[in-house]
Amino acid sequence: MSSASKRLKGVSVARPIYYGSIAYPLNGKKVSDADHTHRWTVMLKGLNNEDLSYYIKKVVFKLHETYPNPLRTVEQPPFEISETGWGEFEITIKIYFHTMTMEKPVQLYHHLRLHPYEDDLNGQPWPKDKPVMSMTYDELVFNEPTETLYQAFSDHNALALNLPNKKSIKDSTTPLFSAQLEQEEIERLDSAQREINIQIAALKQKLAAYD
Ligand code: V91
Repeated sequence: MSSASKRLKGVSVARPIYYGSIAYPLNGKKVSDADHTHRWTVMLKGLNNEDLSYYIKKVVFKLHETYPNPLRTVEQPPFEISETGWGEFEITIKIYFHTMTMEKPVQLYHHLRLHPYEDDLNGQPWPKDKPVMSMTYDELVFNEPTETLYQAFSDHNALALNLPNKKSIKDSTTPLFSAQLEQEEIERLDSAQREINIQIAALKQKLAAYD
């Protein structure tokens, strides 16, 4: 089997993303004949502005069906759509990966937000010209990626985020194995086993209540 279709058993790669909207009140500024009150942008972004185009082929934003051409396809970053309107509605964000990744498209949902829910953090009313932002942090998880996709992530240094942080990296003088490290591991496993036993007991009790 070629590396293009061979999947890496037991391997998962998670890529951090965020998606959502930012909306600006028009405050009477005329942008069209329609009585649109806001200009907004819905977007999909990589964390720390990571360029997503090396594994994402296109993003399709599905707007409310009353918009002209409600299916908006973006084939290059920035993966975003700007529009004007007067109301809040659900936007579907469908992510297509490059064909060579062998990954199915992923759908995300975002509720477009135009209006502030509350006063700001200082208890002041939201200023009339202040944009309203609604963002969701998420991760795209690739279970058993193809070797090709895994290679693309490592070429982009994207796998570094999955490595232990600097604080936990041991220097060359730290032994990899020792009786003490073994004892610590046994204690962690013991503690996890006790916690699981507690959870099993609780679930058994709950189940008994149904009998
Ligand atoms: C809501 C359609 C500008 C209903 C109550 C909206 C579409 C659907 C909306 C919009 C719901 C688009 C055009 C030509 C004319 C609470 N626009 N749904 N109008 N939220 O803003 O607002 S709003 S294109």
